[in-house]
Amino acid sequence: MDNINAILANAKSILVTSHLQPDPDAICSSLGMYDYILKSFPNAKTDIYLNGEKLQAYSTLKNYDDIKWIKDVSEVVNNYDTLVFTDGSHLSRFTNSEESIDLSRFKTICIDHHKNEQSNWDSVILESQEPSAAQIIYKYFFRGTNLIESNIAEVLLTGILSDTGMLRFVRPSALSTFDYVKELIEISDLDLKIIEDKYFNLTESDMDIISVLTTNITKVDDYKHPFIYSYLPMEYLNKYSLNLTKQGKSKFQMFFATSIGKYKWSFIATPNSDSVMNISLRSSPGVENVRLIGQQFGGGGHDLASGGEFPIGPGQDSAQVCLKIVEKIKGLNL
Ligand SMILES: [Mn+2]
Repeated sequence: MDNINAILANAKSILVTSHLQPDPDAICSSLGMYDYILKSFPNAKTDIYLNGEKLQAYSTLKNYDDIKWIKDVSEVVNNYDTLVFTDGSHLSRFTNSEESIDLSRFKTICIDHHKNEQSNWDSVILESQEPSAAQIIYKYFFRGTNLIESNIAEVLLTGILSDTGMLRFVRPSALSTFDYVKELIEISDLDLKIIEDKYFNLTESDMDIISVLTTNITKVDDYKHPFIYSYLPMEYLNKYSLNLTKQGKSKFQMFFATSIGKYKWSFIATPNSDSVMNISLRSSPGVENVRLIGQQFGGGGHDLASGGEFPIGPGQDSAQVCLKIVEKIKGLNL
């Protein structure tokens, strides 16, 4: 903390950002750091940038309108002397143009909860047992200080509730999450149900995506742990933005990813471009370690929630790509 505060105290211009296709924990953890820096180091010029475009669903979060939405953070980093990254700890999570960001030219701070290879940061808090980045930021930067007020408590609570699936994914090794949630509910004076309805209700695009994914559910029985998969057809590549598509997919996973009969783990395939299929994996505790599978697909994440990618061959449709993915999974022998 002393190290982080010393970096921030010396900074003239600070950029705060989070991972590509930001989910609510990415949005809320970066808003948390942004708020902390605005309050604690008001003399620095501080900006927050995220990838993609504004999602209406989160517009009531404190300072959400301050977020500058861009295609890639590499376009703007050189205007700052200090960079703050949340909810990821390898540079490739934050940019598609890793080669154009030379981290050694900046002072860098990273706050994350993913188990993966790290880039070289000047100061890092990485706690992979914690289920969300937002709670790490609460614990170290706000808890017990006079910086915490109801609006920012709502932001941090929303990040925690999103990454924990409304607290369902808090593992016995992370029970202090409930202490943080209790304190944040007291400070924000919000019912969990109100936050769920405010930020996680279903939009029209969510409903469309969920219905297509439901229709395409396919069962795989001839694997040590039976699983299901589903996919969006190639035409969904241009139907919604990647951020909106990801939002709908995540909500489908909340309902169906690990809850259909004996099928306790799953993957969802959604086209990221006409040559790259995004794969998102979920598992019940003690079934399949999807972090290890995600790593075999060039990604990673957590034991119960991870992601990766797979190439789309010329002329292939999503169903055909999924058959190739299943073939690869069966051959992994993990
Ligand atoms: Mn997260």
